Amino acid sequence: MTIAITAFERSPDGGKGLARDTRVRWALEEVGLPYEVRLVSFRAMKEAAHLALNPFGQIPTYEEGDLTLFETGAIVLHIAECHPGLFPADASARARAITWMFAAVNTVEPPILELVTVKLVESDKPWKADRLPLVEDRVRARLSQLAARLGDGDWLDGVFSAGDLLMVSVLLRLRPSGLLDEFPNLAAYVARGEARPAYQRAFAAQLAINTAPLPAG
Ligand SMILES: N[C@@H](CCC(=O)N[C@@H](CS)C(=O)NCC(=O)O)C(=O)O
Repeated sequence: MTIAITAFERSPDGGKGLARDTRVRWALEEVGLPYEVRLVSFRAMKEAAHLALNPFGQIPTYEEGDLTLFETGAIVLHIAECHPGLFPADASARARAITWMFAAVNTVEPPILELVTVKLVESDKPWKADRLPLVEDRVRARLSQLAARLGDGDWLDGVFSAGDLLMVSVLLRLRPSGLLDEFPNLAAYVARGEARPAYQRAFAAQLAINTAPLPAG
């Protein structure tokens, strides 16, 4: 069955892989599923046709036959449940992998998004100078807890899982801030994720789109 996802026609990051279609592409690559990509403009994302796929007018969306999904956590969970490669066979290990997926999007990503907001969206606001160090410290606190748990392990729970896929994806957003480098085991963890052939393929695919000339008109 054909799988189709949506992605930015032009990602604001210019192809650094930070738009969330990359994590879905990565999951599909890990399990070896081919997929099509429908590119949408910012305007089209807020129009009825796209809102029918995602009521919040965001990318990515995921279509497989008559199933439509949004929210990357749910999409990656669906892919991992239906295809071998992203969940361990043992039921308890799988439940722990799901725990890490939720931790990534629910506990680690929010302060990172706050940091991105202060740096990019609120960069000209008078409160930025006061707020930035507070938000950075909030991120540091999470990273420190995560680094303590990861220790010298390669992955969060022994073998690579969908939990690592989401956690690495979330942490990648921190690279420009330099905060990741304060935690060498986390920086190495992210680099391990990026080195996976499936990630490389996902990254290259989104980069090709974001660096291709825009169609005339
Ligand atoms: N929690 C959602 C967040 C989706 C999201 O924020 N998507 C961004 C792109 S990475 C987007 O569409 N931004 C444009 C907008 O919100 O208008 C998920 O994980 O799928």
